[in-house]
Amino acid sequence: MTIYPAIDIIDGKCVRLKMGDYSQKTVFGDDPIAVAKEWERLGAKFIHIVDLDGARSGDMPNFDLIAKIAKSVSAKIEVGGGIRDMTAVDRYLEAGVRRVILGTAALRNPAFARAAAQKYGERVAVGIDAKDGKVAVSGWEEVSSADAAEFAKEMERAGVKTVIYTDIATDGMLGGPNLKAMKDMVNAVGIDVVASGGVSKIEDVAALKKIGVEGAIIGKALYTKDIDLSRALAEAENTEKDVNHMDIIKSDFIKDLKFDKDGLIPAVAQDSVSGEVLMLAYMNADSIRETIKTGHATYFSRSRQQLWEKGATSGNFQDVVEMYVDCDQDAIVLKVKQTGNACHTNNHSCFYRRVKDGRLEEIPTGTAAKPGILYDVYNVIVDRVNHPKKGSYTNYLFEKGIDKMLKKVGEEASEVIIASKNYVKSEVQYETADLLYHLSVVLVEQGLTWDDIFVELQKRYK
Ligand code: AMZ
Repeated sequence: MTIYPAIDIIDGKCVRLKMGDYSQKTVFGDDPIAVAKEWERLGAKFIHIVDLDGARSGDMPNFDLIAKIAKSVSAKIEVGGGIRDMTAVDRYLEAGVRRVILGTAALRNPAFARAAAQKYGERVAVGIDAKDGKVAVSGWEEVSSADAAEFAKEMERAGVKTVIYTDIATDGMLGGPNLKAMKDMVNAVGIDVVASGGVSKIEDVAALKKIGVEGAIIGKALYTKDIDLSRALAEAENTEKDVNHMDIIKSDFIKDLKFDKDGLIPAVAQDSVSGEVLMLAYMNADSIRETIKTGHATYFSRSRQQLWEKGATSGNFQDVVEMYVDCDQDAIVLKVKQTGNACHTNNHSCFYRRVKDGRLEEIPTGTAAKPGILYDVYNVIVDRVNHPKKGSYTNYLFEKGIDKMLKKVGEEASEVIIASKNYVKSEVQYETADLLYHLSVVLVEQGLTWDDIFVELQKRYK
């Protein structure tokens, strides 16, 4: 999936609006060229630029600046805002812009969008900006009666290869994308859909990727530093195939399962990393097939009497890593990579109530994620290396180098030895945690991950 960092321009400056409202403007920088260079330095391959003055006025007051940006970076540039006729399209594309975005003009004059798409193919995209499903134009100050999905289909028929779909209500609000609207759009058309609006955390990128959009535009969250662009790019590019064991499962096994009288079988979802039990749900034969086909846990909802892809509305998808069938063939275990929380109560696991001394008590879930915390610590160390922080002990270790790190590992190991010899459990616990942190530092320094270590351990486990 492509990540498009966004640069919106008003009066030559880099700004962000809330829900496209020109009166709710924050200026994030005086130099959009410097911003584009920074996005490129962090790895962006495609940058999304909007001339907001142009979108409102219908001409291109920031053309020279945008042409200059296109010349200053080797990342591809797409531009929207004020492109209303073929001359405008020609000018931008000749200036080195990779793709133009038509908004107002495409809605008002579909024949023009068709002609532009015929002339320039994939170098023309249509921006569909929706308020309650209806297309907004002219800087979003006018809402038409056109239905967003219908208009997208019309543009597909006209030969347009990409629609950039913005949900105005979420744009600039940092509240997460409208996954349902995006999914509906992906389902409505066969061409590429780029999602825009509300992306505010790394999990949003993962959730959008699962929906099948070609790309995601990220704006405000980059400027507020809620999202680190390099991490978003890594998340988007991560093509790791999660369903690696599925191939060996023959669909025949389904007919041997013991479904209950309603055709259902209980399925327990377990976190594939921490081993934490996340939830219990029910599957029928179709949902098992769907799970195998898509790699996303899909259950059968007993209340709604229909297939239910976990995460379809909440974004809390479950990528299935492995599936197990029990000895009596009447229960299933799915080992999953859980995005966000599994439970609708916002607890990580549905089993957040423990019976203690005959009574129920609530316990924080997710904290039992044993190796999970090692990944978290490891990721913080990597983050410190990439973005040094003043006063950071981790950065201090990296400045001193490997000898200092190894000295610390030796010291912490000795502390574990002493604490264990003294049989003081709390100290063994404390010193072992110190040792694991310092080992994590050494792993980062050596270019190894905890996964490498776990794979090695797994080999020895008989
Ligand atoms: O934020 C806004 N008010 C806004 C915005 N981001 N208004 C328009 N636009 C963008 C559209 C599209 O990329 O998302 O301008 C482009 C469309 O411009 P035009 O001039 O073709 O309608």
